[in-house]
Amino acid sequence: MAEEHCASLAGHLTSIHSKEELEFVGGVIGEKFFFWTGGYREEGGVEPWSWKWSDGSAWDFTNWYPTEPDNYFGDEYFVLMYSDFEMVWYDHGDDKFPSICKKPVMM
Ligand SMILES: [Ca+2]
Repeated sequence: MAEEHCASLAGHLTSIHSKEELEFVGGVIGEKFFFWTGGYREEGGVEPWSWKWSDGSAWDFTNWYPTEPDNYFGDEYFVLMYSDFEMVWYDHGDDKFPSICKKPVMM
């Protein structure tokens, strides 16, 4: 759903590939709340789960909260981020949260 919204803006839910990008996204948000990134994994599967970005870019950076991802409710297929100074990630089920889109710059 959130990904469809970003697609309507010619983008994707954000992927994050470095600490610098993490801090950039945090700076854009500027407030503390949970929001969706474009991180997801296939339903089902076994640990260790393989995570992907909805924009198809490489899964080359993570910032999980120490006990995450835990698939606590058994349906936690998406990556939620909390925008305080640490910007940690949680796997989480399909719930309503704000989302951050990312789109390529046209040169
Ligand atoms: Ca979790």
